[in-house]
Amino acid sequence: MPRPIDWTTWTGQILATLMFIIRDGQILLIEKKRGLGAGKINGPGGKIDPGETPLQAAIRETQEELHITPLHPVKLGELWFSMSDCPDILCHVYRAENFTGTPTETDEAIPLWTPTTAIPYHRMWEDDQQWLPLLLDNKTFHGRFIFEKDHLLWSQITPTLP
Ligand code: 6U4
Repeated sequence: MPRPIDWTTWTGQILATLMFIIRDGQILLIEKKRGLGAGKINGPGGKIDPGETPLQAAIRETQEELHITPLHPVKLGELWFSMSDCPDILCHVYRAENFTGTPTETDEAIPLWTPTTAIPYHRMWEDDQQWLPLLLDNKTFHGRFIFEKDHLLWSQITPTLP
């Protein structure tokens, strides 16, 4: 049984972002080199700095991690992660269709283009396979997840109004 969570009073202690760029049937992912989820495949993203909006943070993190700037990102999802071994995370999820610059390896990430039909879910956080298909489909969503370390114990995904 997962630990009981009262989602009506839940708040994320860490505010974070993820950015997925999808172009010509391919999605731009990263292999994360450090921080939470190091070694996993994910979208670029990270913590929101004080004074930043979630959108500004999502763009800045993509610039820092891949040296590119996403164009006209749209927020499609919000993910609430109750974690066992680190503070709870509220993550804003964005999608963009284009970018400027050239995806480049940095200290934080290795860029990885993959066809949207062959996403390497086995190398990603366990929850991603539940909501990334919605993002690919341009659907909006709210996900809630309970993790025990890296292991997903419980999840609930709700469609939201765009
Ligand atoms: P900075 O700001 O560079 O220190 P970073 O170390 O990248 O941030 P961190 O450790 O705060 O970020 O972790 C938040 C990042 O990890 C966000 O991009 C969201 C992502 N993340 C955490 N749990 C996740 C999960 N279960 N599924 C997922 N992404 C997750 O897809």
